[in-house]
Amino acid sequence: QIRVEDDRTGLSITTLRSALADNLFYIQGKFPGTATKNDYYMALAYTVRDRLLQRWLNTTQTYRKNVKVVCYLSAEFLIGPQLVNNLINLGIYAKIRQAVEESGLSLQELIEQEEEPGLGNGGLGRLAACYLDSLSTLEIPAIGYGIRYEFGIFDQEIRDGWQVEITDKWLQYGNPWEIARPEEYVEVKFGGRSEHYYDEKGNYRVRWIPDRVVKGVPYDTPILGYQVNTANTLRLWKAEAIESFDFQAFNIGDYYGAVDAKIVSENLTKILYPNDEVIQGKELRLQQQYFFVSCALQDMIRLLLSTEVSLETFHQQFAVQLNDTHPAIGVAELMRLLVDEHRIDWDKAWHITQNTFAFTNHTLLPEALEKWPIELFGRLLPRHLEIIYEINQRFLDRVRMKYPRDLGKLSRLSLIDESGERYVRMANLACVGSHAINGVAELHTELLKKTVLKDFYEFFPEKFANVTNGVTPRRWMVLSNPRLTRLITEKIGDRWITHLDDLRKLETLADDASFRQQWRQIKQETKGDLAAYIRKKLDIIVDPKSLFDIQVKRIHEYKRQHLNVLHVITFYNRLKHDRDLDITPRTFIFGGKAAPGYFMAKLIIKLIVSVANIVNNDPDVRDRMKVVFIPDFNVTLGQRIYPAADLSEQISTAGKEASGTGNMKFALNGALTIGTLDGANVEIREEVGAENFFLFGLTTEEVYGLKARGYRPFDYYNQNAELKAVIDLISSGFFSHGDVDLFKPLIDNLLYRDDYMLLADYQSYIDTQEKVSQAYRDRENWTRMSILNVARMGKFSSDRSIREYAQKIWKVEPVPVELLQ
Ligand code: 26W
Repeated sequence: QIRVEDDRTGLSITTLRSALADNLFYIQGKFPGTATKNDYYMALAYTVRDRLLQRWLNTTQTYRKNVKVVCYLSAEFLIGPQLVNNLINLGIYAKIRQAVEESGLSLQELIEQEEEPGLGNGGLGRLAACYLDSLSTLEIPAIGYGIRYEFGIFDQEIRDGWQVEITDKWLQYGNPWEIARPEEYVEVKFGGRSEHYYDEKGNYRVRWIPDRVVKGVPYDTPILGYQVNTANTLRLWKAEAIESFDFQAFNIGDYYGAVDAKIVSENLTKILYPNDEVIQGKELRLQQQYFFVSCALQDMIRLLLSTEVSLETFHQQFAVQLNDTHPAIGVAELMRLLVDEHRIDWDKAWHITQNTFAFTNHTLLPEALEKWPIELFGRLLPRHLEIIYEINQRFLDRVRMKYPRDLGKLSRLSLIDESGERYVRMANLACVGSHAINGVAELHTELLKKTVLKDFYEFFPEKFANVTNGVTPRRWMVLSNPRLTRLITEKIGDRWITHLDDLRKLETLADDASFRQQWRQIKQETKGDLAAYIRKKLDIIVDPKSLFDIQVKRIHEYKRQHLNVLHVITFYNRLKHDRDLDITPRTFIFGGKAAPGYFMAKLIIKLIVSVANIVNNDPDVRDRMKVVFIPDFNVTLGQRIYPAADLSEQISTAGKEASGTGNMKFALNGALTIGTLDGANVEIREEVGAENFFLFGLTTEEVYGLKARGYRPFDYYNQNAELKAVIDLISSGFFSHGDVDLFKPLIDNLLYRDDYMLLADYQSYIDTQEKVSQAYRDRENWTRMSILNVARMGKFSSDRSIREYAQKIWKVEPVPVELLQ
């Protein structure tokens, strides 16, 4: 049999070129002469997508026979650009590059056309994306369920030093990576009332009579694993109006009313809420959460029932992970679907529910713990409120049994907060409705057990476990740092890409001077690339030979970007006071978005940019320091920035950062860390060795102790001349054209409240920064430390995290996919 390579699957250069031309004509509808770069990008994306489809369809086919599937429920999936990742995972990067170049195009230019799907805020959404990559790479059957926001996280511009938010129109030129499945829609109800009745057999039943129904339409994106056939699905739901509903209005002549209803329905999935760590309590947000969770659970039930398996085995077929409390309403929704709609009795349904769900907590900040006013909740989800009351009553009966007469316990464990206005507590619902609860770093899990979830830990100790976060080495090394990838692979082979512990083999090379030379050379070139980007975008010239000191993450007081600024100004003052000071030249780089309503975070950005403007234009210090705020930090920019760092700033107040994952991306790319004993920093330091990590600051215990004794930040200011000089310089209007009021809210906060204890940690931070400067002068030893950091990062692969979830929580096994069709 002669097989001719087909334009949709063939991998020879000739076929790839012909496929590209074909897609340009038949999909974009363009001749080469009139095609834009975006047309070529789309043609290329479809060329790659065609090559994914065979794997994807075979994967779906394989999962039809009775395999346990992980369902990762997350309000956010920050997957980043897809083209290069798919090329790498398919193993066709080099071929595609050749085919594109032989067609007279630049692959780099086409890659830059891609608009990243910004369907997340930060850590939690990006973690979900790394986990999907690892699930596929480990060949574990999985579906990611979430929301297809029409507008993702806003684009950030900086005007006059202030953040300005621009709508993220990521879908405006089309999304070649998704496939809509309109025929697989589901219906989601809202509002109305519940009706209690006896069915034909005389059984007591409840049905929900909603006052509104919305259609959920799934859009699927294939998530291909690295060099395997497994391509799992990310299924995101879009809200649409139900025709029959508005037709009624239309028929009685209310055309505008009908259109209104359509708009209201479609608003549901219009926009991602841009806040992280602070709840807003907006009704639309609860609607979004319920909407996607109901879609997901209905989808799972349909999948199950399509295979002739009994619904009573639901928990054996699906392991559902709740990514924080955002999807926790799933506990009540699954109960409703099983009891009301599928007539399973309560106890059996509860057994299924508890054995289905597992819950990950991502934050200890009290202001991030979700709770919904009973009134709002009951208005939107009347039946769910009844179910929650029922769950609560049964649960509190058990609590009373265990702790007779302990009213404090009862009120703290209750699913309902009754201390003032009444609320539904989503974390409590998640804990009661799950069989496993985990934090995201060792310290974080311990703190959960001692603080916010203490009573739950005492009641259900067996449910608690830790799973330390991880990041995918495919995106965060192979894709973003090709030079280092090549060097490492040359030396130790390429097994490390899927077995990150293999990086250990680099340890002995740390003593090899010529290897160190190559390592330094690569860092230098990568820094040169970032310097070129900064020059082009911001017209700021930075010296790639200076120490690149980088802090990129969401702007938040607990993450303490302003502590970093206090160091920048200290550094500046030292230079100003002694112009001949032999200082280690530094480039201070910042990036990150502030929640639009978070005034203090926006003021911190304004401060960074204001300091940058003074410092970068001061002839006294030029060449020895530069300050840069890179606007619009996102996944695409992260890929440029992490590999170019010498120093990674992980400086949150101890006990506040659940894990951090940027810390891992930096260290994996050879940056050394300056950090507190917080989140996963603790474990990173444990792995890389204390001598290869710049530790500073109070411990969590010390933070709690100082708070309890009464913390007086003003005393630190008074007693530290250098700190006082820094604060006074900001207050004097030096960075604000003489405006003494501009930064007053920030300064007053530091002097009189300082919830995050910047002033208490200031001196320790400054001293440690000085050690960094000294260490950087010994380039050979710095390089040694950099190599050792990378060599010892094996633990922080998301493959390791996913293996732990699979074994400890989900009880799932790999199911390899064969290409049968
Ligand atoms: C309801 C408002 C809201 C929205 C998002 C509250 C909280 C969140 C997230 C939990 C914020 C978040 O992204 N947390 C981060 O999760 C990462 C992944 O586990 C951790 O590495 C970070 O430390 C944690 O801040």
